[in-house]
Amino acid sequence: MQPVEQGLADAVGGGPQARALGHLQAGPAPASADDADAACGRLRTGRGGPAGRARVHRGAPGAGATIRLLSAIRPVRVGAAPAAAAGGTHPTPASMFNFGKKKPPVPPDPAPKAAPAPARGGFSPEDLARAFDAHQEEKAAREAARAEARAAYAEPVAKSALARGFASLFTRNAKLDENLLDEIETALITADVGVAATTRIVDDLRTRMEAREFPDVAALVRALRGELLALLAPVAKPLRIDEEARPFVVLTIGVNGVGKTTTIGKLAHRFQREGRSLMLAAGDTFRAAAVEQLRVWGERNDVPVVAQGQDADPASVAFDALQSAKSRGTEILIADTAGRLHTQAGLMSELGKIRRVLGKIDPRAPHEVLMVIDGTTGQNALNQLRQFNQAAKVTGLVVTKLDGTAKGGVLFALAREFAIPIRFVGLGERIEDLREFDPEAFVDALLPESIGA
Ligand SMILES: Nc1nc2c(ncn2[C@@H]2O[C@H](COP(=O)(O)OP(=O)(O)OP(=O)(O)O)[C@@H](O)[C@H]2O)c(=O)[nH]1
Ligand SMILES: [Mg+2]
Repeated sequence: MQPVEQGLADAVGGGPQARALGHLQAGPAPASADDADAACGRLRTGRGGPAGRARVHRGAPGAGATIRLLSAIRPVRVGAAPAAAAGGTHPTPASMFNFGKKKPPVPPDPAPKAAPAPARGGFSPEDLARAFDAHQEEKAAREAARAEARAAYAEPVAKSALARGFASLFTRNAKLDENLLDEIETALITADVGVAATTRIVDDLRTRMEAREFPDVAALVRALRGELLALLAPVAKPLRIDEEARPFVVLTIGVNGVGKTTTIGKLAHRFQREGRSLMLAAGDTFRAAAVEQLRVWGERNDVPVVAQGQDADPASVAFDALQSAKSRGTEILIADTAGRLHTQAGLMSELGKIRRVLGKIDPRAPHEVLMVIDGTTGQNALNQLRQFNQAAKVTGLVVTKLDGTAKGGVLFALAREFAIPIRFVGLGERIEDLREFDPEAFVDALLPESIGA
């Protein structure tokens, strides 16, 4: 297992380019975003090429509103293909060849040649063969992606209390009776699925069992899988970056220790691989270590980090960062925030203020308020979401640590109660362990179809 931070260090921290950059030194710390721009310009010039990258410069302690920036230049966009795949914009063979569409009338050929008559519908056998091949390739790519997602979810999620509960229930010759329904109910409740979601699932299964819909336990397992999927499917809405928003601002919130900063690092890596330009804002100014943690992430990823040090006003950090990202045409700005302040009320009003201040520059910002929830928290996650939602209007969730001691059920409770999209799940500490939420892969891992067979 390669922890995320190590992975990033290996990926970008130790390369020859990064080492060369280590020699760059900036002048005095810039006092404003504009100065910072100028400083970055100096750094670039220092490297001797427009494609150079500058590193954040340390030092200048106590510089107050000093903004430490490093510029990252990402010339290549490589994200087009996955985005198209995820967004379903691939032309289907039918659309590619306009099957079924009326063709415009063809003017009569004044001197018709003795060419072979076209196949039915105006398509030659070669056209049809090509369409078939394209269809097969698309299907194979889809299946490979599905298999890859299943594999990623399988091991971590199978360790959860819910998966283990289901496994022990259905692998010991279970009988189709009320007792089995009781045991399913207990397994769901103890795994944090919550009373409301559990009642819905079990009542539905009972009705169908009484209607003799299930010939055997395998049929009931299939129905249970269907119930679980039905609860999660409505919240499986991946995060889509609005290309009109520049930058697209992601405000990351959540109580302390849930994995906000780690998630920002993983997200930064993901967006970078898509060839997007990024900036991070160190909005957790409550702890000195938090600013430093984000700065390290930024350095390792070669992403500029806007910070003002400990105890600075986080709304001011966010404001500066958005201004700077806007002036540079950066595509995505991700802001970190504190998970804990002296009082909970203080934290909530701080988040509200960050929102308002961002809205002064771009009325639609933040475009995504991403709340990070620790999957091991249990039902308390619902209270957290209720509070944060009130203060900052959450638009998407990340549920982390599903690989650890998570019971596995909290996603159902969250989906049932809030219907807020679950964008990502954390399945481990490595960079690639932040996965887009995939309810089918999740349910497959919790309750494999083969289990009741
Ligand atoms: N196993 C596992 N650990 C994770 C995951 N996501 C985050 N962590 C760990 O959770 C711990 C806390 O992560 P942080 O990113 O510092 O959490 P935070 O929300 O920023 O915390 P504060 O800054 O204190 O508010 C770290 O040790 C991370 O490695 C995950 O999906 N799985
Ligand atoms: Mg943090």
